[in-house]
Amino acid sequence: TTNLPLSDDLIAQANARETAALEEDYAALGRQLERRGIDIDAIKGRVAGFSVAVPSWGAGRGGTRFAKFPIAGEPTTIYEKLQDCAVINQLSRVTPRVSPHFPWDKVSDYAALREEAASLGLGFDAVNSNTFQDQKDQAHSYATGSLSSTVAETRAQAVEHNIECIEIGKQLGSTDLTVWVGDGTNFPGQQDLARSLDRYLEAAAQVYAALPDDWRMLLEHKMFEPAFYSSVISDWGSSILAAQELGPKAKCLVDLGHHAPNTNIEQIVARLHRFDKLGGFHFNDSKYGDDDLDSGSINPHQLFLIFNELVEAELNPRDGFNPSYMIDQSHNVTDPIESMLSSAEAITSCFAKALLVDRQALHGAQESNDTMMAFQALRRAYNVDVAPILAMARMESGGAIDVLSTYRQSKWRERKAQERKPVGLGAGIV
Ligand code: PSV
Ligand code: MN
Ligand code: MN
Repeated sequence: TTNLPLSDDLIAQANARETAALEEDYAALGRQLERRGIDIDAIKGRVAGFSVAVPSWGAGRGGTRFAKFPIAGEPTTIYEKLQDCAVINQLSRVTPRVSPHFPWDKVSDYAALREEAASLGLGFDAVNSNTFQDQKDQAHSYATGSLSSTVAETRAQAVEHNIECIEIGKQLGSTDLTVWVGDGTNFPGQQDLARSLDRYLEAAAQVYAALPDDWRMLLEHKMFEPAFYSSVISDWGSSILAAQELGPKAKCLVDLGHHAPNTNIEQIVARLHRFDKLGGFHFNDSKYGDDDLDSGSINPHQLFLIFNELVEAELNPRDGFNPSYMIDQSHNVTDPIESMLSSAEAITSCFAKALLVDRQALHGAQESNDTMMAFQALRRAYNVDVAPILAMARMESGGAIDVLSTYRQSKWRERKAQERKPVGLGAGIV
């Protein structure tokens, strides 16, 4: 890490103004938790070990399908995006990995890209393939599907692209390939619902066959959009069935925005874990559909309940517990660095709160069918303000106590506005 974007002095100076108050708050919370038999330093240690990857595409104001409203100083290349991701990690200390998307992040030298990332204190997480858009000079269109296309050449091209993503990922040090396809239909009768899944499974098996032994293929389901009548991998049912058919290296990835409103996502998490198919998450929040809003901005309680299941799963690992955590958000109303900082904090908070649940009390109440006390075991943990634990963990590892204010003091975006070339207008991403 020779190339860190912010100066350590800036962070240290900002922290110096906040340290006394933080120490007071941490001590007070420590006493409160001690009365419940919880060692705050142990929780802080777990928080310090937590991390979540950020998406390269989330560094830009990709926004909605409808429009982009770029800001001055926004990154355009993967190199600039890595710099912004490094800022996020330097301040938050919980986002040391970036998840790239291809061909959006295509470069000519991946070994050099990996070195560049390492010099910024970053590694790479899951590689994401993209067969939901046509690229210029592409031989076969994905307009009517990719891995499930009725056209054999189109399926072969989509398989080829996924295998290329694996090859790139090997050079970047990734061990997961995330596959989301927009395949589906807008009209009843448009495609045969059973045969389109057959075609997907056959093509996905060819991608699976190219996975190195220590890799996983993460299947990301999504109920609708861009297909508004049926999607090929529409839900966790289709996803787990496909993952089971493909084999042990295939797992399911849960993007929180990819379900019908009010779906019990924490139960899906528990189910997937039960069958050893919980591969990972795309964290974001949603009010109506795949809104890609900041994590915890709409329904932080749901996020907490998901982490509650994850802590349970970790205690009861069955055949293993190793979900990959990633943010997937992108909109056009905030500085993406600020949104990612805010989301990383919301996600880590829910993890910390889930660690505070008195498991013995919860399990006892569940066994004796004491519904109110079972609920209260969760409620008591959810109500704790864990901010001092997160801030202390951050400060001790060189991050900022107050991430947003330190970011603003750095004038990063203003400085980049002088240096970077403006982003073009145009449609956003899905
Ligand atoms: C699709 O909605 C999705 O959630 C997938 O993860 C894509 O890779 C990502 O958004 C970016 O379009
Ligand atoms: Mn996603
Ligand atoms: Mn999505």
